[in-house]
Amino acid sequence: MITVHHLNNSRSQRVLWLLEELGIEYQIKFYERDSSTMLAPASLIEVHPLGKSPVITDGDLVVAESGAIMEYLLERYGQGRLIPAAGTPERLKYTYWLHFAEGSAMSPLLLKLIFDRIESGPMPFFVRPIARGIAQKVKTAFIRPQIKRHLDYMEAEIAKTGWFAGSQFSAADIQMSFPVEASAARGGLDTSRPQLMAWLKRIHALPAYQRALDKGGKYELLN
Ligand SMILES: N[C@@H](CCC(=O)N[C@@H](CS)C(=O)NCC(=O)O)C(=O)O
Repeated sequence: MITVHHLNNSRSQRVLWLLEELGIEYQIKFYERDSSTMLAPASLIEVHPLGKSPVITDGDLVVAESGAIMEYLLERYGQGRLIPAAGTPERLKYTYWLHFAEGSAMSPLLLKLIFDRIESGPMPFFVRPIARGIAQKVKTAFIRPQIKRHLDYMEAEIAKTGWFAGSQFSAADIQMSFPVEASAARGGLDTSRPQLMAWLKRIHALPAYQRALDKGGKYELLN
């Protein structure tokens, strides 16, 4: 039996969604973030040394890292579903977006989260103007332009076929959901990019997405 070690408000929501799409039996073990640090509890380290989510266990196997989990589940249980045929241009796009999600899209979003926290977090009053100044400079000079470039690119790509890997919904769309949702929640994605907003609306309406939400519990990236 597959167990998804599921952290609230996290990337493991994608794994639940994939499992729902594939119709595989699984169970969820729930973990709660620390409310002040937002870090995962130490009990996740007992499952995998990095103590991050998602991680799944399947019998004796432990698989971490969202992209690797996607590939494992599709190869073992997918029977060719949700993945374009090998050797096609769509397959290359699929591979590209599967990696882009964590390899490129998430980096400036994570930096923004960290620098937002530095800006607004508690600190001695005499350090505050300096810390805020540095945070604002990094955000203006690097983080916002990078996020904008990514969003412009994704908007143009999704406009071509409506899905990330060609004209069919695929697991690349599942993998891309987290950075696009994070962009809408805190990265400046709004109705000025109608193609990405319409894509978000389409994925959120999928029955398997909705089932995964019901099972995973509160997912604040949607608020
Ligand atoms: N690239 C990894 C990132 C894993 C990751 O950072 N997960 C976050 C949740 S979205 C986490 O576990 N954060 C809590 C912590 O680091 O303690 C993946 O896609 O699996």
